[in-house]
Amino acid sequence: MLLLHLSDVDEADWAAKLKAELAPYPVVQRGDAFDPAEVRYIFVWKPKPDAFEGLTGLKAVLSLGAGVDALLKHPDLPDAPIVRFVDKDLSQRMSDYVVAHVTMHHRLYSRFRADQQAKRWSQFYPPSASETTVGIMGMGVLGQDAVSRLKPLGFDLRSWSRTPKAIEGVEGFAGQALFGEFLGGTDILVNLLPLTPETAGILNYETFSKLRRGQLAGGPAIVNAARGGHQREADIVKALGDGTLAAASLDVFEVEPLPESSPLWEIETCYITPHIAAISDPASGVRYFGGIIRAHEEGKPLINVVDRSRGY
Ligand code: NDP
Ligand code: OXD
Repeated sequence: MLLLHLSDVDEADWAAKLKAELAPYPVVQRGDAFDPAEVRYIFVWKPKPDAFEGLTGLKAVLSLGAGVDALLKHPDLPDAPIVRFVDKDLSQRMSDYVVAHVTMHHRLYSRFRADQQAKRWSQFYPPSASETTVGIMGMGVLGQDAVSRLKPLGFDLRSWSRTPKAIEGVEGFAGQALFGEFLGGTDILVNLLPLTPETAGILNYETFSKLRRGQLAGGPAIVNAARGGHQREADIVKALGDGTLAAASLDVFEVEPLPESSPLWEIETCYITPHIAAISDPASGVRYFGGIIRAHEEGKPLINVVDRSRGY
């Protein structure tokens, strides 16, 4: 039996689609009558405190999200393997967001919009894409998809990950020891890291101060599409105010929804989206999780299992 426990998304829609995909395999929602001991898989997003109560026969926890930081903090998370969402459609959506914001900062959108508002004709040529270095933190599923889409646009690319990566056309940096060197050559910093104790707060004033200056007029830019816990918002406000950063694109926030009182709303060079960079699409997700359940029921191993010791 599959139990759905999805908060803040249309659970009924996912349930109807999963029922159709998996029939005759039983699929239930929280309000239905069922024996919790019969549940072999639970499909979760933002699980409530009692989400896992009585699930003594659990074979796997299926995460609607690609990021599992919040799930891993659940006090009653069972010992069963956690399968996260890894999906072409999700990667494409995230890369769409990354490409849109990287190209916007490369072409100095903030500067020319300010010129337009001031009715100022000020010819200024941004550097070419090949003279502009995009540094991506996190070279996993999403980071690798992003570089595959930024490469044909001609950007100079570099990556930072926990373990070394050899990707053609991307200068790889790994580990804390090389973080400063990675930042020192980066004009546009893109964050696609998972949120772990090691990466929390990594987008802070010290990090911003180490980015390359002089290549992009006005200063470097950041793009955070991973988690709000990666960023120190007070530091972003300060860095945008004193010119340490020229611009920031933020899809995620320390507190979501972003409170009305946040100063970020008022900053013209801060581009805010409400955690929509990449949604888990039901049609695609149902195929993915349906396939995982069917394969596992046939005795095949689970895929994309989270390594709890690493935290992602
Ligand atoms: P992956 O697990 O595939 O990749 C994670 C990458 O981060 C790996 O390259 C890993 O290094 C690197 N990494 C982890 N810890 C460290 C560290 N301490 N130092 C340096 N590098 C590190 O994740 P995904 O690409 O699938 O997703 C990334 C994140 O994107 C998710 O965790 C989620 O938070 C976020 N996300 C946001 C969405 C949105 O709508 N805003 C939608 C979907 C995801 P290594 O390769 O060496 O293991
Ligand atoms: C995810 C997200 O982790 O939507 O998938 O943030």
